[in-house]
Amino acid sequence: MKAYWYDNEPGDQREPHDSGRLATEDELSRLGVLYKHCPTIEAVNVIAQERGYRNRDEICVSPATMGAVYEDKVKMFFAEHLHEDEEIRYILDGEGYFDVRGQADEWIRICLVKDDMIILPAGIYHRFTTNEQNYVKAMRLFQDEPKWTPLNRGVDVDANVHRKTYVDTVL
Ligand code: KMT
Ligand code: NI
Repeated sequence: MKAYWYDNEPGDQREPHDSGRLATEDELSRLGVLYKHCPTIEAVNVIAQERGYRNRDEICVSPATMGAVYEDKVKMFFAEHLHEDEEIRYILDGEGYFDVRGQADEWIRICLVKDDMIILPAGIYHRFTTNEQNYVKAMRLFQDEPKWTPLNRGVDVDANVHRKTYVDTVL
């Protein structure tokens, strides 16, 4: 895992966009974003059990598995959104970027590779993209039924109770 402030320069979302200013695991944790290195599936299982996650699935994001809709999917994942539940993703293969909003609403890019797990708190604005390899295989963990409706940023979502709770208790 490596994290840094996003450079906000034009260019494809899959380019690194590295500003050169690193973000530490500590800084991420102050946003409620937790990083875990899980070298084995047992390590994943322990975290899932601790947090009450009973279900999971796998998604492979690549042109080979998604065909013509790949580019659309990648753009969809990159729309800034939040969820009303915590989001846990575990990288099984390939690489991807999760961008999360910092204290001052700036983007922080988190580069994840195989064996990396990220836990995003409910209510944090974020987005996802593959990198220039255009390939990531990830496990999505959930507590009950899959409930990761993305709520795209807007005035209505800024007023969402989960957003307000996040802003009031974490930021
Ligand atoms: C999300 O919430 O944007 C995703 O789940 C992206 C695909 S998982 C690597
Ligand atoms: Ni999401």
